[in-house]
Amino acid sequence: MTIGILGAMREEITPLLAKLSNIEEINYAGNTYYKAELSNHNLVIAYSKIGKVNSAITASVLCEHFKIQKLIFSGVAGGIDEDLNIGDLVYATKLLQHDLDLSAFGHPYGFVPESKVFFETDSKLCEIAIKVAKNNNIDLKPAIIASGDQFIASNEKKNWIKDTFKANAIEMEGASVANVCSHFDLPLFVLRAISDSANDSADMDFDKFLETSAKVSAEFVINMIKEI
Ligand code: 3QA
Repeated sequence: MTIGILGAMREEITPLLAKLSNIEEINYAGNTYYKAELSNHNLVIAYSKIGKVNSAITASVLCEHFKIQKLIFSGVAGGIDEDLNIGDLVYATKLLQHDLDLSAFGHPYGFVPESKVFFETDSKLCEIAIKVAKNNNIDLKPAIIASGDQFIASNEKKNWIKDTFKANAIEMEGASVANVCSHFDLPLFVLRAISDSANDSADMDFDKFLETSAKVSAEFVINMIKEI
């Protein structure tokens, strides 16, 4: 099977590439794609650059050009729930765009006509992840993930997102990737390790924990590929 693995930042895919050998590099449509093999699967790995538009482009290219059959997003996120600590792993059950606002027309936040607020991930991939977590004694929590083109670094904004969508974690790419995958009927799994708490120290925490948390996520994904 051909599996795509996507990160937003270079730091999110570096620990994946470090575990692979015979990597082929392909430049296409403004990004670099890395091809490698792992436990009988062909992998196509890329980072999109930050944000919903960039990640939607890269997810579309992975799907249409590289013909991937499943997509796994690996990276970091800001934690909303009090019980989420730095380094904790969450996987998305559903995702939404918190910065999409047609409320002036009476629409709920996150909604545009002919689309929907919540995009779901693939239940089979989620089940595999739960099994991998159990086998390795890892605490993996399900989460509603809110995505938007903003780095959230205030309790006020964080609490609005929490109250409006019941979201458990925040990032900037998952929901746009989930939207792409729903159009192409492509099974998606979104994994994120917490790098900060989206509060007023989020910027400092992020800089401090990006690399270690990205590695936690990447290592879980490697274990997951072996179970697919
Ligand atoms: C944002 C990265 C983007 O890809 C989303 C990290 C972790 N904590 C978050 C938070 N709010 C929103 N998203 C996140 N990723 C980091 S921008 C820093 C760039 O620095 C998830 C995420 N609180 C580059 C050096 O200047």
